[in-house]
Amino acid sequence: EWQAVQNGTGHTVYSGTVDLTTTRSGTSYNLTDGARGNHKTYNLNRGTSGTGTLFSGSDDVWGNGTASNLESAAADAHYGAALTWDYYKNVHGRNGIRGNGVAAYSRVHYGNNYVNAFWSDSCFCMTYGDGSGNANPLTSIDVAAHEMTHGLTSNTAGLRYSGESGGLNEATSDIFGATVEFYANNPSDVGDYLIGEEINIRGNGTPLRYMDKPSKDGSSKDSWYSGLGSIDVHYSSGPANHFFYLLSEGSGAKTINGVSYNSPTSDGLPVTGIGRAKAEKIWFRALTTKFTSTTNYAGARTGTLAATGELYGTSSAEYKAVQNAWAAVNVGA
Ligand code: ASN
Ligand code: ZN
Ligand code: CA
Repeated sequence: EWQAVQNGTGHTVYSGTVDLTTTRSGTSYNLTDGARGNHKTYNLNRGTSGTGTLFSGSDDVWGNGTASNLESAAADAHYGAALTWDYYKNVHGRNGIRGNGVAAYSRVHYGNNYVNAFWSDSCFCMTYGDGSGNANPLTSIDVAAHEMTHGLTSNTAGLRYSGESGGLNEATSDIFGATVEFYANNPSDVGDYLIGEEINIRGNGTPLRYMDKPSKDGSSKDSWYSGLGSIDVHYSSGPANHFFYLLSEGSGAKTINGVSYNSPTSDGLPVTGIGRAKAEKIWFRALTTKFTSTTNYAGARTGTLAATGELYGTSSAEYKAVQNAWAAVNVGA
């Protein structure tokens, strides 16, 4: 018989020892989260199609904290999906990606030395590679939340994955990747405005992306310009990531959870932050009620202002901060 909502233990690659919600089937346990839409984590075991096999075992302990144990990255993926589910439910009142309580699923150990992770609309699933060389498994909290958020975007605004809307799609995944990481409050993987800092994708300890000053990665843009829609969506996300950082934390130098930031403004004017709790409400409301498949940066400004007006009023300090943060990334009046 199947018994939902068992309390397992994960020894993750990145997040230390965590509680995992699992399921018991007869004498074995498996990575099915009966508290979150039956989200399942599967082992592709280097395959690149299908679901592979559902992680199962005779005890309810998963992984040993190192990537050489195939259950460890599975524990990260299962945990990241649970956190992201809880974040959307508890912070934004959304019951799963489609708002209907049905979970996506996760697949780990995709391919051979695969240095990426991705969302797919066709399987309604998240997929994670193991990395290669210095690059670690792509299963950190922010990467998992980034990928699951692609599912949310696809099922709400539907931001087309090219041009400026593509940059906004990518930024939405980075924004909620960061906010879920803060929400997790995990001492082994503290919240920051860096994306993929644990992966070490370049082998020199730098993250994939920086939200306070996106150009620190060497490719992303800090501010809007007329050619922005012609560059890779992982770089045209820069101005919106920068907007979100400025709106949350304000311009200038700041240290949060031991990480130092220094966020510039393109107009040279300071921005006073309104805090992440309000900024994330604004972006979520804009994404789910204002943005469409063709929203560009000008439309993101209009949409976030409309959302802010509804949440806080058009005479509010929050409304002014949204105007100032967009001006600081060269968008709008
Ligand atoms: N990891 C990448 C992303 O989620 C995969 C891609 O380029 N679509 O953006
Ligand atoms: Zn992405
Ligand atoms: Ca991060």
